Amino acid sequence: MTTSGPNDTRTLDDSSGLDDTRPLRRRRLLAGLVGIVAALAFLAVAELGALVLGGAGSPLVAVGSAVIDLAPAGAKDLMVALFGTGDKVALFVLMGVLMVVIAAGAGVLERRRPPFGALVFAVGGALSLLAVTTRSGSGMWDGLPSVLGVGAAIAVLRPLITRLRRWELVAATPTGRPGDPTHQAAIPTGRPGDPARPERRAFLVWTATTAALAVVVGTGARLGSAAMQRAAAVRRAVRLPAAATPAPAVPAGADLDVTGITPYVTPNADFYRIDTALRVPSIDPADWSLRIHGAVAHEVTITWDELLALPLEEHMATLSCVSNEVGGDLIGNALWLGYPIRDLLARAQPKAGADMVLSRSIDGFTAGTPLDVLQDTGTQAMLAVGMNGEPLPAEHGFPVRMVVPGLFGYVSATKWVTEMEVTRFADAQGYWTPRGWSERGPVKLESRIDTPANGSSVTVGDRVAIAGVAWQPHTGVKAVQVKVGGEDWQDAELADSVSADTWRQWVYRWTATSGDHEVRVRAVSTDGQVQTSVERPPAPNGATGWDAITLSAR
Ligand SMILES: Nc1nc2c(c(=O)[nH]1)N[C@H]1C(S)=C(S)[C@@H](COP(=O)(O)O)O[C@H]1N2
Ligand SMILES: [Mo]
Repeated sequence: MTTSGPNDTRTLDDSSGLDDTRPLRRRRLLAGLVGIVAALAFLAVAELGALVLGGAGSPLVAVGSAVIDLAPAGAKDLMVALFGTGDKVALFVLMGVLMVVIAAGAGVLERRRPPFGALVFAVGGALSLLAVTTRSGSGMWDGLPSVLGVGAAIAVLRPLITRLRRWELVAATPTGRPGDPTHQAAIPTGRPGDPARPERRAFLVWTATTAALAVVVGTGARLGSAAMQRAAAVRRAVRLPAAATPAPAVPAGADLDVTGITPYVTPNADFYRIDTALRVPSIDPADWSLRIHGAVAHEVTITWDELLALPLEEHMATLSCVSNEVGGDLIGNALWLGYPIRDLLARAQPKAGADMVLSRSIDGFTAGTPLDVLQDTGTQAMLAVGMNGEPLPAEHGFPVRMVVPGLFGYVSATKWVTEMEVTRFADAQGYWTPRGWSERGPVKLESRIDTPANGSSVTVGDRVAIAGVAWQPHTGVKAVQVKVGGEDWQDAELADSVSADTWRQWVYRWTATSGDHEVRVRAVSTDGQVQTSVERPPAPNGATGWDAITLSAR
């Protein structure tokens, strides 16, 4: 490399020739580009965060709304006059242009006077945080995407600018002025043999890769959030009909007055969720239908409107997961609104020899349910649309799922159900059967201690409420017994329930005696079966054993 030549720029404002000004312009351009890539990183990470947090917290949406709210009436009128119904698109384009300009400026600034470029991003992020958190209905976590976004932007901006400067420095070294890369650096063409070439390559590769990643992630996340919000709006617009056959009122005595006990009815927000879906399926009820086919005389297809026009029934039932450990919380009790599956099967008329219904979710999950259970007039097997007085939450199967009292979820409770194939256990398997779980899964007789917590200390002589829930849906629980240390089994007080299909609360009021005690619980079913003490793991068809806690009284 020579000490003078086309790339040896001597002054910043030298405009005597194209070759002399090009490096300065190019440096500005590249620093500006880095700023824009950092802004893309901000948007990508913020949008991804917003998606993970459930679609709220998007800075793009929040800042746009804030601008609309804050804009003076004249500006709004002007926008509408200029762009008509495209005013919102125009606003986003305007915001985009503004953001590109500011981000590019921040890049240039960061190259000249670090960390002021990063500071511009921090201020932008703070404004975004303000816009997000002051939106009506915003929650505690909605500001997180903005914060993470700023972190990402700065984490992109600073190292890329450093790389750019390193490139400039190497390029400038042969000119004999290595000390001030921001001032006199020249950017060579990057021909082979050029010492600045690896630095140039590294800078360009990092910048391009970051930009591409940000665009892909950001676009994907934004589209995902938009789809989720559309789905949520569709669900909010659903009006379920009143039940033709309402459930009996919950007796006042179903909930015992004991702190720490599980409520008789599980609120939707607290209901356990188990499924194989990485992304909750989003189904517009208008597009939903259920097809009953296979070994049937008549194939039946029913749409959402047709389903809602049928006389719906309400039924309370406790649903539990086969994976629940003894003492575990993969169980909940809810009021379901739906239509009896037996009546739909009656229309299809299953053929002789069939003994299983393979229900299929829109995401491919399947469950194999005994046909006779679904046809039994004494079992309220439902095609459910409502849960505790509202449409099924998305994660619990919106718009339609199955609920079969007495069977574990994996063999019966298909969410987002779109298909029922009448078949035989000999010919088909549900999702979990080839994965080591039993073909059939009746719920086992179980009981759980909710309170006191394991390892609690109590005072000798105190009355201690030992309480929890016990269940064997469809069969029902008729007694619960508690054993403290070496004492005999004692009958607990049982709460009311609406039917054998739900769990029951129980409480045993124990007067604390000195020492460490192990407390055990067992249930007795309405058919006289006593809950087994034999400890089995959840696989292949449900855990067994007695729940236990230790209490120490001093
Ligand atoms: N589509 C679909 N439905 C499904 C599952 C699933 O993975 N996918 N899991 C089942 C299992 S194992 C259980 S225990 C219940 C849980 O229902 P919940 O999430 O509403 O509590 O859903 C059942 N229905
Ligand atoms: Mo489950």
